[in-house]
Amino acid sequence: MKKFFALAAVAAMFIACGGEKPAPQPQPQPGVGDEVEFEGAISIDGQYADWDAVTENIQVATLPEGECRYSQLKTFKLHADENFIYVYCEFDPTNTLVFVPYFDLDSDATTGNTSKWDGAGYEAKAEGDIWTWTLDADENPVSQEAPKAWDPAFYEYTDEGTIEVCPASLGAVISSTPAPTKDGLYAFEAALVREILDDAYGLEGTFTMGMIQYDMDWMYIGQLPCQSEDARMEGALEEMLTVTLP
Ligand SMILES: [Ca+2]
Repeated sequence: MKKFFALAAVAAMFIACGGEKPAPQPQPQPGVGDEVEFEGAISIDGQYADWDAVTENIQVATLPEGECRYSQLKTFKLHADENFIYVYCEFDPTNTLVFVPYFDLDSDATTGNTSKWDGAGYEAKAEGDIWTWTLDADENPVSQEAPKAWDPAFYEYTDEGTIEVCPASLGAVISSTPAPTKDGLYAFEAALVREILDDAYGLEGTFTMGMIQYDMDWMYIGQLPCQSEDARMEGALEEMLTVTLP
């Protein structure tokens, strides 16, 4: 059995418990070069050249020309195969703390939370640190330290509030540690385990996804897809990227 299926089975047991979830137990985290075998076009190994060779079922958002509200996230790519949803982000890491993907689970821009993109409505998100910080005695961030592998917890917005549907460290995400690319930028790649997200969100067919980069004060510093301020003033919408599940 491949390791990710073993991890997925562990997480599925927790998720299947519904409202009676036990406290999450730490699970061994796959690292770059670990036992997980990727049979598709992308491997989560901290080497990004394989993304350039993907020509089918790939979605790419880049920072548009002109003034943008948040400019530190430069490139956001998505790809999916039978086992994983793959994510690639290239970004200016200055003051970075967290990356948060948002999911429009019903591919309906008029439903869900509509506060972050013009013309996108999302029902779920995941939150995970991508950089470590030194904290003071009150746990306020003091200085930016080192990149770390992304291990987000997954949430869904409901009428009762924001519900955690998959804690971090259950093996739902396999991520590389951000590494320098060019011109002071860093990038990381990650694979979201479909078996776990299918249980958490009931994913099927297509859904849409966007990414926001936050700083240590949880202020937005990057967002893709996005439109330039000039385009937004003219009414251009910011549709999120469409993931098509094979
Ligand atoms: Ca929606």
